[in-house]
Formats: sequence, structure tokens, C-alpha cells
Amino acid sequence: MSKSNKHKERGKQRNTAEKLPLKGILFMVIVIVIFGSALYLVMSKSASLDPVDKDAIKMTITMAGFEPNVIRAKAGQPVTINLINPDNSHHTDGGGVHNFILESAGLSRVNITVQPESQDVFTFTPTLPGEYHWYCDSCCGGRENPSMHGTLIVA
Ligand SMILES: [Cu+2]
Repeated sequence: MSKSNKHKERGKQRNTAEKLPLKGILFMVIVIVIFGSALYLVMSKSASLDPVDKDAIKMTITMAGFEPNVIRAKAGQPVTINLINPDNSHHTDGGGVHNFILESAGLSRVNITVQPESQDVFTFTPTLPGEYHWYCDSCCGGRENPSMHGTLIVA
């Protein structure tokens, strides 16, 4: 065997030896990227769940509806809601956007839109006692969907 042939042999061996760890590294990188993004999504979701106004009524709105979906108030007293929307924009129905629409309660129309993975704080003052309903009109059949409703009880 000539010297140059030996070099070729060694080169071949090195190539096959390097191919295996390269595949392994590629696999690890893919695994890390997938788990990393999953972790990021989970973390960003819980971060956006922290209400900005601790004194307000904390309410979440998702594809499952409002939580809580019943709130009690007194006529003439302001109601402040910190509405949190943890849904992301990948939702095919409504793009993860939700509303809080309340058309009565002795006040002018309340119409709040919360963008995906964000929140909004708003205040309104019901003036007349009674039972009123708010709804979300951006997803899941909107107003027609019974889970996209809530009840405001004003005493
Ligand atoms: Cu909605």
C-alpha cells in the first residue's frame, strides 16, 4: 500500500465516524428546539395570565368561555374588570381575539376587544338593578354560543 492510499483509507474511516455523531447532534438540536419552543409557549402563557390590576375583578376569556361568568355589582358603583386573554393567535376561529360586549345595565354599550395573549382593564358603572348579559362575538359562533356569555347581577 502506498502512502497516499493509506491516507485515503484513514479519510474514509474518519468520514463514517463523523457522520454518526453529526446525526446525533442534529437530532439533539431538533429536540432542544421543539422542547424549547414548547417551554417558551407555556412560559409566555403563564406570564400573560398575571393580571396588571390586582384590585380589579380578574376574568379570563378563552375558547371555553368567561371565567368567572357571573359577577355581582351594586347600582351606582363602578365595576373594574381585568380581562385576560391567554389564547394565542394560532386559533383558526377568530384568530385568538375575544370581546366583552355588554349592551344594557343602564349604561352605554361596553365593547372591549382583547387581542391574543394580552389583557385589558376597563371600568363601567351599572345604574339600574337587574340581571344583564355580556358576550363575546369574535369566536365559536359568537353571540349565539351559550358558553360565550356571562351574567352581571346588579343589586
Ligand atoms: Cu371569544
